[in-house]
Amino acid sequence: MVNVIGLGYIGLPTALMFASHGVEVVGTDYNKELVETLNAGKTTFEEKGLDELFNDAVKAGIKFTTEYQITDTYIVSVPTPYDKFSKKIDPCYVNAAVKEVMRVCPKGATVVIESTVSPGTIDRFVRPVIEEHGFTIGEDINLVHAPERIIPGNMVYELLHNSRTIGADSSEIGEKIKNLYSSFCLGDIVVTDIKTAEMTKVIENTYRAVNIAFANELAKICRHDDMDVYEIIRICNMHPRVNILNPGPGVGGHCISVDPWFLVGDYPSLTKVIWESMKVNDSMPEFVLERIYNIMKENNITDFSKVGLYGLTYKENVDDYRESPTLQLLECQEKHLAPQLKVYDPYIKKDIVHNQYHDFDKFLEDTELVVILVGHDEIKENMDKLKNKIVLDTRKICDSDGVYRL
Ligand code: SAJ
Repeated sequence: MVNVIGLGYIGLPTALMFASHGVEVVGTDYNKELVETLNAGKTTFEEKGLDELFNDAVKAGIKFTTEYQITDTYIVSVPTPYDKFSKKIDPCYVNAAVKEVMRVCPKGATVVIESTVSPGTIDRFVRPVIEEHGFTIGEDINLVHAPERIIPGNMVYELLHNSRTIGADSSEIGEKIKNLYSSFCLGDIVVTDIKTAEMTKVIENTYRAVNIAFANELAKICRHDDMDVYEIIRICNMHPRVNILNPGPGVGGHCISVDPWFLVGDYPSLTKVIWESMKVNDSMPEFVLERIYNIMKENNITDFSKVGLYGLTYKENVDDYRESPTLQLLECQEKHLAPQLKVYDPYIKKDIVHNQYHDFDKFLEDTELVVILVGHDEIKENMDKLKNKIVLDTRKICDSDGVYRL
């Protein structure tokens, strides 16, 4: 039986996937409310295909509880935040989960860390926790790192099809866990050592952060000299070895805006490109705010209540608003002591900011300048409703003439 610890954005779909592919699974989370919701037959976030997967897993007998189980395989999938000052990883949740596992696990058990961790975290923090409990790693307890690669918005498909990395101390244990993941994973599974697996995961997200920063920097250069960044990127990307990403209002989520900082925290004198890239991405919400002020001026709008931000989530068609560019923008606006702009997002049903609307039409009715910060399908399908509005489109989803861009 596999005990999946942490039933959040990654742990839940992973647990469901195992269960619906014939593996006996118990999912454990310390959040009682979350466990009660799952036991009441409801999923805890919106994601394409997740409800169907949930139903399959429930039919297959998956259980949810707050208790850690006595079993031979644990998969730890808890958050790994970073310290805002030192930029280093904060392994507190991983440590706490492994401690709890150590309290109940029998000798011979394998502990798989799925959470993203910076290179060396398992050596520095996780191994000592296991040893403190009197276990010898490799004899009494096997340790594995199996980072995920799934993208919110297409998680179920990517969980099934993406290739994966398994880091283990011995190839025998690596192969054993590879077989376990092969129960559902159709992609290639590479077995390597733990530190290499840690590094690859962080680098994958850093690669994307740096490339997004490049696109964002181009947007700033082009704005400065009144050039069309999108046309320039389109043409450049016709070169067979150029593939520039899309500029945007900033980078959010719990991966790309976080993981590269782990490297900066651990290797401060060796991460110049990464550091500057993160700063460029972090500067984008303020850049958008300046665009808003300029567009207001150009159109003689003096009243902030006429400006509305469309989208609160960190990207399109997900309900996750962690570190979202919109929240970063609002924070920045607060620093300028400007009155809070109105916000609407179809995916966010509860009030998380002031001045939040829950009805698209009412939001538009009260708004003269619409700032598109997230390209949800809802707005793409309702472009005609923007006809008489001034629009700042930071995602290039709107093709009409006269639309302002980054
Ligand atoms: N963004 C841009 N321009 C782009 C692409 C993205 O501004 O061209 C922005 C998005 O709007 C968003 C942020 O970047 O705010 C990140 O979005 P994303 O869709 O690029 O990635 P995440 O954070 O949802 O998921 C990433 C993925 N990693 C990579 O693509 C290398 C996913 O595969 C990982 O599993 C996930 O991080 C994770 O859990 O680490």
